[in-house]
Amino acid sequence: MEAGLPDRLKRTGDAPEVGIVHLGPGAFFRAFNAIYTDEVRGDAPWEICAVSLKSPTARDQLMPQGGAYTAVELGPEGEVRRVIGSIARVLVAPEDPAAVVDAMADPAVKIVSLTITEKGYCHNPSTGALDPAHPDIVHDLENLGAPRSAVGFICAALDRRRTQGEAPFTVLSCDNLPSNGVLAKGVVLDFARRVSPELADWIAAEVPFPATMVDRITPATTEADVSRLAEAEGYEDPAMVVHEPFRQWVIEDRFAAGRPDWDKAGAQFVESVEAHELMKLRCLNGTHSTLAYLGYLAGHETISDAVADPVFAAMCERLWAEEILPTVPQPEGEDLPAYAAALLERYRNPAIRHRTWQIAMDGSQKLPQRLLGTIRDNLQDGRVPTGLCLAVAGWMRYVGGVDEKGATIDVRDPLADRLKAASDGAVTPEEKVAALLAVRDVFDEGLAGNAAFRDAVTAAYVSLAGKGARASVADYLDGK
Ligand code: CS2
Repeated sequence: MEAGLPDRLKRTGDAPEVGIVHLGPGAFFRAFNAIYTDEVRGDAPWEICAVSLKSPTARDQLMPQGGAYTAVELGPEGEVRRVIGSIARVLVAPEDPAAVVDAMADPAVKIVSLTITEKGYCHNPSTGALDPAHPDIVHDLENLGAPRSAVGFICAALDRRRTQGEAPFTVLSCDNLPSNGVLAKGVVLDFARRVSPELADWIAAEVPFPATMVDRITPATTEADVSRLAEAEGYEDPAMVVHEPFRQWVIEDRFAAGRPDWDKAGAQFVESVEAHELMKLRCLNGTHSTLAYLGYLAGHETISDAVADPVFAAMCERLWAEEILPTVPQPEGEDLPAYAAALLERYRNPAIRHRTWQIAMDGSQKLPQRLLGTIRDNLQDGRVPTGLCLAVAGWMRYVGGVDEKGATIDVRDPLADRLKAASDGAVTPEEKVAALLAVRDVFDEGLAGNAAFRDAVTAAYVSLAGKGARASVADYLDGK
């Protein structure tokens, strides 16, 4: 068995000119951005320099094979394997931050794109504003030449461009955040203002931050995935990724100095992404998080396991019909009921083992755009969305750190300690709900102070504590 990609599949020759620096070389990027770019790059200068802000893993996996890796598409009918070659090199920021700034400041780089997950923006999830007390932001403001955060790197590289009289790059956020371009611009400008008003003014005037909607279900790669590929192809590729067949990329077409012809690979260039973003964040990510918390508590390891349970499948259908779709404007070219029905089929894909535990991560950073905005819109329309309130109660039970069998839950969240302390510091369900609603990073005052919302979440919490997640979902379906 060969270790790593065989020579016949590795990238060869000099590293072509890099046109994109991408922050966050994780599985989603390798199943999404890098594939779109691989399909259209040809000999155009759109090679990617990927940058890990945290660990050397991706670099150590990819660079021995010249940046190439295997992408395995897992559909209900079988799998399709492809070698992707759009990554020219991988840098590890903590090892040499100056090299990352140099790469981003290179005038040949026209785009800096991001898949750094919600927590990578160092923002307050409830407001979208930069958190100046975030440890990485505090560090970066004191070490402008050796940043740790994406925001710090973007500002350092743009400042280099500005002072050298070079044109800026485009900042392309590809994360599941509402108005992700506006949010990215906001946190970068806030940071820049603390560095130099001239830098902030230049960024505000010259740097495009187009928004995008990104969609492809991409579970974390497991050892079983690597072994299955080795059995099929005769080589072990630790950098491989597995993903569903579906993909959708909707991009605002505002770039400083051009961009790859991603539309030739099926991406949609639009004037505004907002309607598509709202559709996807609320219809997909909202039910994903609902299934993650309630499904995990009910003992379902994966999304496909959860929706194989008719009670959970019916819950998704009820949520879309009665609580989510009524709050989502019709994006151009989309059929919302058909989109929701297709989501359920995507969730049912038995080949995709997407763990509820993985999706449950970082809920404090996800709930505002996935559940709370939808709840707020329902309340404003005079409806109490009891299903989504049950999902919020499920999150509250989950961050309490103990499952329905009394086993400890490995809660991964930037606020995990604060959330568990809030929950543990209270005794009754009413007190636990009140304590978690008081976490302003997640719940703004208006929502936390809404009695109908608080009462619905509390009733759901009592039900979860008393009869468990599956029975509570069944009661929701019975209108109890
Ligand atoms: C998931 C998303 O892990 C999660 O939070 O909900 O990664 C989801 O798989 C993607 O947004 C699908 O496009």
